[in-house]
Amino acid sequence: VKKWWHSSVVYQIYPRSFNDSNGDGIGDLKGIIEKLDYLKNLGIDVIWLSPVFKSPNDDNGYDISDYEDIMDEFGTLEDMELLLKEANNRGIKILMDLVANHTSDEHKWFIESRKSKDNAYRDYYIWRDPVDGHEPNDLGSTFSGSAWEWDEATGQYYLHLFSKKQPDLNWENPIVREEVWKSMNFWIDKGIGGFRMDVIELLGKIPDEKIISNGPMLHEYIREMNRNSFGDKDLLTVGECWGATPEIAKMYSNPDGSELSMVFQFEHIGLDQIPGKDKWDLQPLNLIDLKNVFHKWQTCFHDDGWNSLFWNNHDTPRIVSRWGNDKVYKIESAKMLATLLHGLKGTPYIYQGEELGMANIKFKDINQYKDIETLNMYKDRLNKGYKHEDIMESIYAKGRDNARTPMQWSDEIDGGFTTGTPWIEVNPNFTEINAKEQVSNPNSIYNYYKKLIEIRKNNEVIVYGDFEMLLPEDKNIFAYVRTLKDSKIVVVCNFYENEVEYNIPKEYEEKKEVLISNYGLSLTGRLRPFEAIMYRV
Ligand code: GLO
Repeated sequence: VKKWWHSSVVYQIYPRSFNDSNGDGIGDLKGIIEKLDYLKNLGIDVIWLSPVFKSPNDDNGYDISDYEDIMDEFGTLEDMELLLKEANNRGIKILMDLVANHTSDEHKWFIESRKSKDNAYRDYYIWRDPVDGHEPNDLGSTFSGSAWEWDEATGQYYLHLFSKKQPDLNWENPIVREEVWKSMNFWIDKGIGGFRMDVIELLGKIPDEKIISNGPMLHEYIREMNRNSFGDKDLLTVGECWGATPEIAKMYSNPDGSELSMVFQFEHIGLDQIPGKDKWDLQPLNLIDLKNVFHKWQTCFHDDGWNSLFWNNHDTPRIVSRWGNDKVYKIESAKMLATLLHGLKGTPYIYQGEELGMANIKFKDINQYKDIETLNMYKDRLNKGYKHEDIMESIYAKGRDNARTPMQWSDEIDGGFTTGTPWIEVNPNFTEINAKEQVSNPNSIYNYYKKLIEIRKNNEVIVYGDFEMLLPEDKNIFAYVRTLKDSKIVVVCNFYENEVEYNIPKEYEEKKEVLISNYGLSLTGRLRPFEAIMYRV
C-alpha cells in the first residue's frame, strides 16, 4: 500500500542554530517562519523539528521540563501554532521530536519524585537502593561516567542513561505511559504531521539486568502508544534506533500500521569507528563495508518495512568533511554523496546546511565547544590519561557541534544567522558557503539537491524500484540500478578523488537520458574525482 511519506523528503531543523529573529544569538520559531519559503523552494515536504519544548538546555532541548510548552528562547505556544499554520499553508508538515525516554530533572514530575520515597511521582522514574554502598551496577551513561546518580535526600540512586539532568522515565509504570500519550495527543490536536522518536529503542530497558536496547516490552509499548495516540491518523512516525537489525526494523515499520512508519537506523554511520569501541575511536571507512551495509538495507524489505536515508543529523559530523573532501572537491564530493543517497529506496532526510555543503568545525579551544557529550568525554579522557591532541582529533572528527554551528544564510556578519552574539561560533567559511549565493547559482549544491528532490517526485522507480548493486567488488565506485517494471535508473559514483576506469555490464552502458550529474558531459568507462551520474537506461 502506498503512503504519502514513501515519496516525501524530510528536512531536519536544529532550531537553536537555524535562524535567529530577535538578536539574542539563539535561533527561534519566528526565525524558522522567515525561512519557510527557502525550504519550500528546495522542495521538501516535511520538517523534523528537533525539540522546541521547555527545557533548561543541559542537552540543548533533549532534556524537557514541559512537553506541552515552548522553550522561552524559541518563542511561545502562539508562535508554534503560527509556524504550523504557515508550514501547512505551504504544504509542509511538521514532525515534533518526542523525547520520552527521559525528562529534564527540572520537570515537575522529577521535582516531585525526588522529594520522598512515598511521593506520588516516585515511580515515574527509576530509583534503586545502593548495593554495598555503591551504584546498583556498572551501567554507564552515553555522556560518560556512571548511569546512576546518588540522591542524598532520599538515599537512593536514580538512572540516567544520558546526563544526570536527564533522569530516565519508568516506562513500566502505566501512568507514565498515559502521561506520554496525553502529551502526544496535545500536539496531534494542534495539527502536527507526526513524530520523530528519540532513542525509542531504550523504552523497554531492564536496568537491573543491564538490558538497555531492545528490551522485551519495547514493541508492546510502541503498539500501546500507537493505539492511544496516532494509530488512526495518517501521520509520519520515525523511530531513532541505533541498534536495529532488518528483523527488528520490520517490527517497527510493519505495514499493518501497528507500530511506526519507518526506522532511522545507523549501521552505515558507525563504519568509521573501531568495532567494539565507541564513536571517538576512529578508523578509516572501507567503501566495501559501506556498500555491504547499504546493500543489506536496500534489499531486506519487500513490502514489509520502510527505512530512512540519511548522511547527517544533529549528532553526526558533516558528511562532506567526513566521507567527502571539504577542500579541493567540496562541491563535487557533496554532490556525489547526495546523488548516491537520493537514488536509493527509503525516505531521504536532509539535515540543515547539508544542502549547502556545510562542513565540520575545528575550534582551537575546548571552551568554544558547547555540547555536553563532547565536554564530558574531554574531561573523562583527560582523567584517563589520553593526550589533549588526540582527544581534539576525535572531537574534530566526531563531535556533535560539527553539526550545530549556525546555518550560513549569507556572507554578512555571522553568516546572517543573528544580529547578536551567536550561542556557538559560526564556521568562518560562511563567506564562501552560504544560502544567499547558492540559491541564485544554478550550479550550486543547493540547486543540485533541489533537482534530486524533483527527480524523486517525477520517477516512481526511485521511490519503489528494486535495488541491485553493480560492481560489488569495486573498491572505488558505488554503483547500482533501480528497476520498476520497464523503468530502469542507473547511479554510478566515484567515491574518491582519483580518476578511475570501470566496465559496467553492457545493458547499463548506454545513457538514454542523463537525469543529473556533477560534471558536464560524462565520459564512457571513466570517472573523474568524485564524479556522480544518474541516468535512465
Ligand atoms: C541521540 C539523540 C541525542 C540526544 C539523546 C538524549 O541519540 O538524538 O541528540 O542527546 O538522545 O535525548
